[in-house]
Amino acid sequence: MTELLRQKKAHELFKRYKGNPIITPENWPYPANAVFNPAAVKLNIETLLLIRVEDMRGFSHLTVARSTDGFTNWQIDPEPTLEADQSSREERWGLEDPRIVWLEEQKQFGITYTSFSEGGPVISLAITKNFKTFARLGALLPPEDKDACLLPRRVRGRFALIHRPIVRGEAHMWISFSPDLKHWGDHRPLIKTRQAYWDCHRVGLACQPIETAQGWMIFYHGVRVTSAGAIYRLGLVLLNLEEPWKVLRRSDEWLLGPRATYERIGDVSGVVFPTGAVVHKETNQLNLYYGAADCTVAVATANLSDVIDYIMSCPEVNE
Ligand code: BMA
Repeated sequence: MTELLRQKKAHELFKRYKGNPIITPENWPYPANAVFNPAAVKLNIETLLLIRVEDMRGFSHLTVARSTDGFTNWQIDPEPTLEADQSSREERWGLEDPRIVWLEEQKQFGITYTSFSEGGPVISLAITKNFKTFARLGALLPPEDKDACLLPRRVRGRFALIHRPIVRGEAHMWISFSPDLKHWGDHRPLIKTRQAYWDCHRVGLACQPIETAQGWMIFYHGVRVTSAGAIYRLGLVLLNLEEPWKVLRRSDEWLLGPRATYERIGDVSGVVFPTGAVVHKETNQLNLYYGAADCTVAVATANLSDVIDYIMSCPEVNE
């Protein structure tokens, strides 16, 4: 495939839902400044979103919304579902940007989210069966860390966490390992920013990892800081299934960037920030849920086989 053909294909993979944005502060059951960056998961026949809600103090909490078709008729919890424990120094200033995986071994969902601690953002883990009661397992690694998700199963006997620490002002993605979801080590750099590219300033995990026969499909957001502010766009890499610290392929181009008005204008303009994916096995449709301009929730859809074909046509990475 020629370079230009692949770029065309990349930009046609995802189709924005016509009814976007699907959830806004205006149709929220209680006062909210912004509702965005949702985790997504399929629960029985429903799509469940765990949405970041920013209140009028500028603090965030997480609230569940459910829909049968994943696009319309959202049933939103009338009150916050998971709130910061303000007496705890680890989550003093709110909870942000969750990701969810089904942990087959635990028979529970694992939710990773950013807690705003007194010492900066940290990654915390909670587990739940029903999105009503949650066991909080606390902060996993020291600050400053964001954009994390577990792999849904052990690889070579260990759990794995993809996350994004900030070190010396640099924001690359890392992968760490644990025997028990509590003690983390064997930290390795995974996906780095790329000089001169659209993802030159920061990268961070987007939605939860998707397991395919070809490898772990890892969507990520890439940031370029321009004279008018930062632009957040979506990229894709493929990781080796049993050695997920090895990147097999990486998209040169972004797959989704701010184009629609609701992505271009908001509290933070020029942001598409995907945090949740649902794959419908019967149709092979991938629904990607994202925060638009740090204000609303939107969704774009793709065919998973097309996404796999596309990433297999991307350059191999030999690092
Ligand atoms: C990131 C996170 C996200 C936010 C994005 C764009 O650093 O804080 O919550 O959506 O910036 O503002």
